[in-house]
Parts: sequence; structure tokens; C-alpha cells
Amino acid sequence: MKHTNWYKDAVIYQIYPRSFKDSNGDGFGDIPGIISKLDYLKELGVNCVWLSPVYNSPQADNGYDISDYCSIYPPFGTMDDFDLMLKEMHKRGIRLIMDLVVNHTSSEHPWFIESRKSKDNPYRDFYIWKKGKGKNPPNNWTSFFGGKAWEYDELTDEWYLRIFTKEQPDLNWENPKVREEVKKILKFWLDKGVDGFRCDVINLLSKDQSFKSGHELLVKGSSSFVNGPRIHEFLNNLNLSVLDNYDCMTVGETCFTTLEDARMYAGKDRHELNMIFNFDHTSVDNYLGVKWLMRKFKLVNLKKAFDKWQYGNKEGWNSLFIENHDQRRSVGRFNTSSTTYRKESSKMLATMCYLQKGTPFIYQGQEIGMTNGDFASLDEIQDTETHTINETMKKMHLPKSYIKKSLYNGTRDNARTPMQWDDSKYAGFSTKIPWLKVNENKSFINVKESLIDENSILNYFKKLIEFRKNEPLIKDGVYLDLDPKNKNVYIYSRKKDNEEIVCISNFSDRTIKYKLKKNQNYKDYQIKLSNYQNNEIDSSFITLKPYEVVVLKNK
Ligand code: TEU
Repeated sequence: MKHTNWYKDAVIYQIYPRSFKDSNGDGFGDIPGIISKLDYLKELGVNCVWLSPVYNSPQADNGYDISDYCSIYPPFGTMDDFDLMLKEMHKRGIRLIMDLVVNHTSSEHPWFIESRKSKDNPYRDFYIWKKGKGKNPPNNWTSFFGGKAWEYDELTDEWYLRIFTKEQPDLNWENPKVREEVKKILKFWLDKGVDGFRCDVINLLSKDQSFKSGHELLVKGSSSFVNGPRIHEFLNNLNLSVLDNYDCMTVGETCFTTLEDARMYAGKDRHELNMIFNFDHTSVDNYLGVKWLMRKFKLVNLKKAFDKWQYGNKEGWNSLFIENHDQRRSVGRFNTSSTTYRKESSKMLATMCYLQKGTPFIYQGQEIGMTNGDFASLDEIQDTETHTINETMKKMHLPKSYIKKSLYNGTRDNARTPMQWDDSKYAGFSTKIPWLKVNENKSFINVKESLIDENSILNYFKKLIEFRKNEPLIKDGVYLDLDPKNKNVYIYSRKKDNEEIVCISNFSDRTIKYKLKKNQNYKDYQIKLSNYQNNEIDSSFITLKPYEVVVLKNK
């Protein structure tokens, strides 16, 4: 199979289906809703969609708990709806990548229902069952969502491993039958014509079989299951037996991953994945990569994180993102403003991120500068993670005010509020009360308004995407951080032969007179993009207004 590496030219838009568009007035987004917005996506300029899970699921973790990998969750629609959506996407030159969640299934998956029945059930070994230590779990491993990673099952007097919720038992990848079943799932979707997969927590599949207790500060045991002993063998096998036969792409969600790990997952001729998501830049405002442990933001740390991957991921290809369904919204984050300078901030952040080397991922609503949810109480927050973390933090006796702040700040529901299409009661997302509260700011942050306003974030995103498409330099040019130590300004260059693009961003709410170095003579450069009008470039200074971004080119 010839691989065209189309993903290097892709601009990917992530749809979180339950919050995107409801077509039948049940307050829950669906596939016909997505179909009705494909022209909107085409106009935006994206050429690929990553669809978060739409498979049958009890929705304990909003679809990341799958009970049937080859069917559609009825509130999302039917398989016919899915087929039509795929056809309509392809007709518009939009590819589709699906979410592949195979570290765990739902506890209501038929495999698990069988598995828990008895110790000699043929499906017992599809999951990881162990004897406890007296009344205690087999070891001290903890869940990503807080609390223990094991669940006791009375019927057979054993514990099963679940690194996420108790409704998400981990599959036993040591069992060759599990691996064969996953291959069938991949083939099922690829044969339908889907173009690839975003692979959920893919670096957790292989568990160290000694199941020894861990001494990590947080997520105890993680060194036994993050980038575990057989992970590369498993992925290589999936790739060579299925993925390699299609012109498809894979992007792995890989937390706690070093550059060397990245090379192993997505390096040249490794035949595992095409690229990975790293979370270094989304960890700069917390301690140990744990968002509940908030830390003061420093621009130099953000630059360090980007520089590390731009310089270091030599054999691989980067994914460029600042939002997804697990992160809070980007406006208001990274020292930017979600109020006075919301528009400027959103445009600046997108430009800073998407003109780097790699494939851009835009999360739904980011293109209109949607902000964090405006939840009035924890009861309005649905996400399972927020509630288990709340319990865990309470047990740790952290101050109440800290817990509250940390939960509102970190809850994943911040990014999951219904898409704001217009200023009507339910933001044009639905005609009925939606599953999660619509943000009140829908009155002025919405697609309808953004389409009219020439200066909207949406119209800027269109220009930015168009600019990327027309400038091969952004795909191939060499990245160089021109002033890594500057505390307010991020200035980097993309260069190839005699051509150069320079992207300059002010991460502060003050006007800054940025002094250029001797070798930075931009007199003959043209301003190609900016979130302000009329920036004048002096031979020795650039004046940057609050959150201003300027993109210069020498030809
Ligand atoms: O997320 C994996 C993951 O690492 C998250 O637990 C992350 O640390 C957390 O969301 C930060 O708050 C993936 C999916 O993206 C997420 O939505 C799922 O809940 C999770 O896997 C389990 O499938």
C-alpha cells in the first residue's frame, strides 16, 4: 500500500459529538447534527475530522467506555447515519479519523460480562484479574482519576484492574485473542472507509506482569504500565497486520512521554504510529503533569515545552494543539484574557501554535473563542473525573477553597459545554434543555455572530488556515526560537533556503516595545497576518499591543 502521508497536510477539527449539534431535540448532539454542519467545517478550511467516540456505550465516561465497537450509540444515530456522514465528509474533501479506545472496554461489554462470571470462563483472560492481599487489592496502583486502580468482584473473590473508572476494566493485552479482536475492529472501520484513528491512552496497553507496587508520588504503579514492556511489540504488530495495508493515519494519545519514547512510537520506519500527542505544554501551569495541582504560568516554560518538541522530535512529526475535550479552554489560559482581550488572545494563541511544524488540531468552539463553562455549583458538572477527584482531594484534607478552585479550573466539562451556534435559548445547539449547561455568554460568543463580524475569531481562523495551506514553509521550514528567555514575547522563525516567516506573540496585557537584535532586520518583511491593524515595524523595535501577534515574511 502506498502511503501518501496526507496527515502532514491535514488541519484536523475535533468533534465532541454529544456537544456539537443536536438534530432531534433531545438535548444531546448526534450524527445528523454533524452532517448539517459539514458545510460550516468546509468553509472553515479544515480537511479532517477527529470524532470522539460514537460507539455503543453506557456513557460512564462519555463514550470512552465502549460496550460494542462496531455499532453506534442510538442517541447519536444509526449506522446508516454514520455511513452517510462519512460519504458527505469525503464528498467535501474532509477525512475522518475515529477514536480508538482499546486500553479498556465498558464493564457492560459482552466480553466483560462473560469474564466476570467465573474463573474458567473463556473470556476470563480478556481482562486482568488478581487475588487480593487479604482484604486489600493486589497492589497499590492508583487510577488516573484518583483512588485505587482495582475493583473487587465478590462473585469470584478477585479484583480486576481499571486504570480509569470502575466501569472501564483494562483489557489484558497479553492475551493474543484480545489483540486479534482489536485487529477485527480496526479492519471493520477501515473497510468502511475511515481514514485513521486517534488512539486513546495507547501507551498504557502493556502492563509489567510482575504487578509490583509502585513508589510514584501520583498515579502509583504508573511506571509499570506507562510505556510498558511489550507496548512497541503490540503496536508494531497492529500496524503491520492491519494499519499498514491502508493509507490511513494514527495519532497516539501518550501521556508522560519523552522524546525517546516518541521516537519509538512514531519514528521513521518504526511501523507503529504516525504521530503522538505530548502534554508538556499543557503541563506548564501545573505540578507533575497533574492539572489539579495548579502552578503559576511562566511563558518561558511554555516556550521550553514547544522548543523541546520542535527541536527534538527529529524523526517524527508533531501534533499541534492547545485544546481538546480533556483540557480547559485556551482563552484565559497561558496568561491570556477570556474577557477584555478574548478575541486578541484566541487569535494569538492559535497563530503561535499552528504556525509551528506539525499538524494542527482545532477543538470545536475554539474557532469562535468559547470560554470555560460558567458552572454555578459542582452539581452542574457532570464529568465523572471531577467528582472522583473531589472525593480524593477531600480525603487528602486539602483546604476546601483550594479544592473548589482547582475543580472549577480543571474540570473537563469546561470544554464540553454545548457548541454555541447562535444566541437563542440553547445556543442553537438544541431546542430542548441540553445535557450540560449552555454558557450564558452564548449571547455574544456564537457562530452566527462570528460569521457576520469581519474581525471575528472565526474569520481569523479561516485566514490562518488558508495562510498555512499556501505557505509550504510552514510545513517544511526549520523552527528556531529567537528569544527563549523573554518573559512576555514568544518570537520564532520558520526558515528554508532564503525564505523566512517570523511569528511574534505578546503574551501580556500591556503594550510592549520589543527590541530587535542586530541580526533581526525586518524592514523589508511584509506583515502577512495579525490580530491588530496597522502594526508598524521599525528597524530596531516592534511595538506589540496587548496579546498582539504579528506574522512576517521576507518575500
Ligand atoms: O484521556 C487519558 C488521560 O490521560 C486523561 O485521564 C487525562 O489525564 C485527564 O483527562 C486529564 O484530566 C483519555 C480520554 O481523552 C479521556 O477523555 C478518557 O476519559 C480517558 O482516556 C479514558 O478513556
